[in-house]
Amino acid sequence: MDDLKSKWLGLIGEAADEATLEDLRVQAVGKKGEVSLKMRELGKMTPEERQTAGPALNALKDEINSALAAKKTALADAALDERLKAEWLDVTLPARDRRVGTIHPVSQVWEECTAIFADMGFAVAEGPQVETDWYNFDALNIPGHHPARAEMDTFYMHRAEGDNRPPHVLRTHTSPVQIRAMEAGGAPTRIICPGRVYRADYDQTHTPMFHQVEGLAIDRDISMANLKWVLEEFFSAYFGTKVKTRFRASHFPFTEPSAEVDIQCSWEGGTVKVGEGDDWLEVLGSGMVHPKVLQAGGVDPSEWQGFAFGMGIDRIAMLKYGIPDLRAFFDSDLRWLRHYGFSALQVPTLRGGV
Ligand code: 2U9
Repeated sequence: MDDLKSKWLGLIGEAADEATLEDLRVQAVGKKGEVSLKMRELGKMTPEERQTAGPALNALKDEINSALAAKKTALADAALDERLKAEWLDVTLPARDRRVGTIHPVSQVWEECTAIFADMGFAVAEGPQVETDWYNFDALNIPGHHPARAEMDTFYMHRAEGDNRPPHVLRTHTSPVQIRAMEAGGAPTRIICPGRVYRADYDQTHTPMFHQVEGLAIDRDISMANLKWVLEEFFSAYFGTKVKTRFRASHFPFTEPSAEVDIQCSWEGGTVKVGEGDDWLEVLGSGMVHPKVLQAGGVDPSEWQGFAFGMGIDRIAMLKYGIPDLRAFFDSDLRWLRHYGFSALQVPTLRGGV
């Protein structure tokens, strides 16, 4: 028995890792281990022999189990010491750079416009950016020979020879969305259509892709007076100060009568201030929807009438933030955004600071 004891306690003492220790446990006190086999032999012994061998084997088993547990703890402690020695952290290293981003000013203004018009009961309508020339031109009273088609510097989609589908264009305004909305929902209606539009033009105040928000209100007795109220409400909310508007007679194929709308402003030292002074700044086009356009949208012009307007989101964003070159919106980086006061992770400010 003493031989057994010194053999197993010796081996346990020398074990270098947990796997060896587990092997030793199985070989010594496992089901078919040496000590367990010896215990099975107790049955063959005389009662006298059993009386001394039984307790001695039990004591040996307990001692081996205790030695296994103690060695296991010692091995774990040693492993932890090794790790603590090997792994360390230099808390004096500089921190990693944070990735910064911000919601683009045009997106902020887009959302702000949507929120202001929503307050006045306008729902948002959206539509495709690739349109048929019927929705983009004909339905808006701009037939094939009309000079406005050429003026709009339209991007035409490529058509393979033998492709008989109607010509498709990148929409030059969001007006086709209103035609589709009238077709789908009829009258009365009150919608705005914010979205991307495309024209082949590039200079300080034009980019080939820009953003518009157009509005349409149709009912039985809508007038230009309603249009003026809606626009003054909008500009006052957007610029955060009472803004007067001036309507000048104009011409668009899709509205009759038509008006270009200016907002009150002042020029001081080369910067424009909206809502004060004696100057005027042109910001949008508008008018009463032409009967032919109502008809194209499936709305009966003898029963319904309405106003429509269109403005450039980028343009009113430039005005609010004093940005002189439209191109800066689309090929600039965060340094430029910070210069104009757009901080990282800024969320759009809705009306009333909501
Ligand atoms: C329907 C009927 C009429 C929308 C209108 C304008 C006048 C206009 C320009 C402003 C600056 C485009 O972004 S811009 O270059 N827009 O002058 N837009 S009336 O008239 C509509 C629209 C849809 C069914």
